[in-house]
Amino acid sequence: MNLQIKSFDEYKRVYEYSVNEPEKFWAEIASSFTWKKRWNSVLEWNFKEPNIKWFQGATLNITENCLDRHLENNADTPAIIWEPNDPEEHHRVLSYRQLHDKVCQFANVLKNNGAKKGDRICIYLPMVPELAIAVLACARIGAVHSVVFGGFSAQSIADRINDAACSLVITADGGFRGNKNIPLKDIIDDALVQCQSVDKVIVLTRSRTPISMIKGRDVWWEDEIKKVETQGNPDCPAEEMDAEDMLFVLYTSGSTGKPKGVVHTCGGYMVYAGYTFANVFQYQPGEVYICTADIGWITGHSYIVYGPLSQGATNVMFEGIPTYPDAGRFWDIVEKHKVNILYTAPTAIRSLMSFGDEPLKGKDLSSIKKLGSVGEPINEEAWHWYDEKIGAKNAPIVDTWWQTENGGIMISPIAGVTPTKPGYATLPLPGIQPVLVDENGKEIEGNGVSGNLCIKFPWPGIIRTTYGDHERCRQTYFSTYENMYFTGDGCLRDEDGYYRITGRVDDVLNVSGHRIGTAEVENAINMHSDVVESAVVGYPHEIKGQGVYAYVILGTSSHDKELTRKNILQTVTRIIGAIAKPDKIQFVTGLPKTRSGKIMRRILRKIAEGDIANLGDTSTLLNPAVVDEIKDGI
Ligand code: 6R9
Repeated sequence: MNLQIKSFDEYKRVYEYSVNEPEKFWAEIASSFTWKKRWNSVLEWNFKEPNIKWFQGATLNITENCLDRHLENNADTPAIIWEPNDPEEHHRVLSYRQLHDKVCQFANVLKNNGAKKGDRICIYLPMVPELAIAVLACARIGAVHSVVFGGFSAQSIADRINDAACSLVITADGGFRGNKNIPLKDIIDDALVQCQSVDKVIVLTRSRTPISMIKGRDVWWEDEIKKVETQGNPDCPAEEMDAEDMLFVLYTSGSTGKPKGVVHTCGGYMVYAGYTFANVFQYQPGEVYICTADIGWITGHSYIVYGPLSQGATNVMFEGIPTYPDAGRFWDIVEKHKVNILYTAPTAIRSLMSFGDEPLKGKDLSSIKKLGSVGEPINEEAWHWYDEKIGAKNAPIVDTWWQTENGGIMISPIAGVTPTKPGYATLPLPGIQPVLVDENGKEIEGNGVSGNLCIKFPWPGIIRTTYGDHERCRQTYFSTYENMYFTGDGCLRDEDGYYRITGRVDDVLNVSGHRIGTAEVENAINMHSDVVESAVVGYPHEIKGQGVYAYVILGTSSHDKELTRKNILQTVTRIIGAIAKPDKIQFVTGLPKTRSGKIMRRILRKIAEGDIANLGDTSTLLNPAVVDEIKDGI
C-alpha cells in the first residue's frame, strides 16, 4: 500500500478500510518498512490492563530503516542540514551515508563505554547533529534513550535519571540558544550528585565553556571517537530488536506531581512515526523539510529524527530560537535552505506575528509548499497570518493534534487532500478512532457536539506503559473510561464531523506548547521556605497560549514581598526549569476550599482569566470571604 493518500475520496475509502480491517490495514502499512523477521500476529490488545502488542514475533532495528535502507539509492541525499544558532557560523550537511557512519561510530563509542542492549541512557544535548546521532546510536545497539530537554533543571534531570536508573549520560560542555550559553555539563554535574546509577558521562565539545571533567567518570566525545577510529571498524551491526522491545522513554507531565516516563517500543512506533510523516506532509523526494521543535520533546523524536529519516527525507535541524538574532530568522532559514515544508508551533507563530510585517520584508518564501502546526490549539488569527504571510494562501496548513503518549499525529488534515478549516485539526488519520464522551463515560454520537476526547481502538504508536509503574499508566489513561484511551483533552465535533481541540480538561497547562503539570509547579513553589501553600492555574496568554498563574500564601517570615516573589521564581527555575516559571504571582491569605478541604480551582481559574462576574455559587465554600479578598487583590 502506498503510504500517501492522494485525494479526499481516497481518504474516506482508506479510513473506512482501516476501521473495518485494522489488522490488514496496518500489516500493509508495515510492509513498506524493513524488518529482519516478519510478525506472527499484527495486534493483540486489551485496554483493561492495558496490554497492547503490535507486530509480535517481528524483529527489526529502527536505524536500519532510518539509515541503511537509504544507502543503496540515496546515500548522497542530505539527511540533516544543520543550521547553527549563530547565522555567522557555517551550517553543516550530513548525507545519509555520513549520518550512517557517524551513528555507527558513536554506537561503537557507547559499546566501548560499557553500554549494551536494554541499558537506559540519558541524553542532555543542545540541538546539534550529535543529538540525533546519539539518539540513533542508542537505537542501533538497543539501548533505551531518555532525552531530557535542555531547559530542564538539575533536579528534573536527576529525577528522570533515577526513575529509569540510567547508567550513562551524554551531554555537552554547553549549548547556545539565542544569546544564552547554557552550562549543560555544570547542570549535569549538579544532577549527578543525586544519581547513583550513572557511571559514565560522555561530553561533546560545543560551547568551549570551562567545565570540570571527573576522572574515571567523564570522557570527551571527540577522544572516544578517535579511539574507535584507531580500532578501525567503522561499522556497527544493528542489534536485532523485538517489535515490542523498548525504544525510548520520554518524560511528560500529568495532573500529579511527578512526570511519568512514557514508553514507546521499536516496531509500532517506527511504523506510526514513519507512516504519519509520509502521509500528513505528503513528503516528496527532494523536498526540504524543517521541524522547529526540540528533540527533547516528542515532536522532535517523531518528526525530526525517526519519521523523516525513516522516509529518507532532507531535514533541516535548527539549533536556535525564532527571534535570534532577530524575528526574521525563520524566514532567513527558509530562504537559505529553500525549505518546502515548515512544521512549527502556534506560540512561535504568535510571537513572530507580534513583530508585524517588517521582519518578512525582502525574504523569499516562495519555496514554501506545505505548513504544519503542533503543540497547542492554533487561534484563528494566527492561522490566517500563517496562511497569508508565510504560505501566500497557497500552502495547505496541517494542524496536527497528538500527544507524547500517541507516538505520532492522530487528528490532522493530510496536506493538500483534506479541506482545512482554521482552528480545526479536522479529521482522524486512518486507523484512529476518536470518540467524544460525557462525564459518565457515555459516547456522544452525532455531529455538532462536544465532550472529552478518547480513542477507542489501538494504533501502533500508542503508549505501552509508564516506566517502572504500569499501574500508573492504567490509571492515567485507561481507567477514566472503560475500554478507551483517555487523552485529557476536551474537543468539539462540528456539523461536518470536523474535530476542534479545545484544550486540557485536567490540571495540565500548555505553556508555549510545553506541557506543565500544575501540581509540579505547586510542589516547586512550596519548597520555598516562606511559602505555606500555593495553587497554580492557567490563564490565557497572548503569545504563550497559556500562562502560569500562582496564588501563594506566605508565612510570617517574609517581610520583603518583592524579594520573595523573585525568590519563588528562582526556586521554580531550580526545581523544574525556567519553562515552568509563573508569569504572575498573587499573594493571598487563604485559598477557596470546599468543606472537605479541596482547593476550588475552578474559581481560581475564573479569577485568573479575569472572569470575576461568573464565579458561580461560592456560598458552599469553607471560607467564602477569601474569594472577595482574592478578587480585590488582582
Ligand atoms: C505533540 C505534543 C500534548 C497536548 C495535547 C493537547 C495539546 C497538541 C495540538 C494540541 C490543539 C493541536 N496539543 N497538538 N491542541 N491542537 N494541534 O504537543 O505532545 O507535548 O505531549 O502535548 O498538547 O492538549 O494533549 P505533548
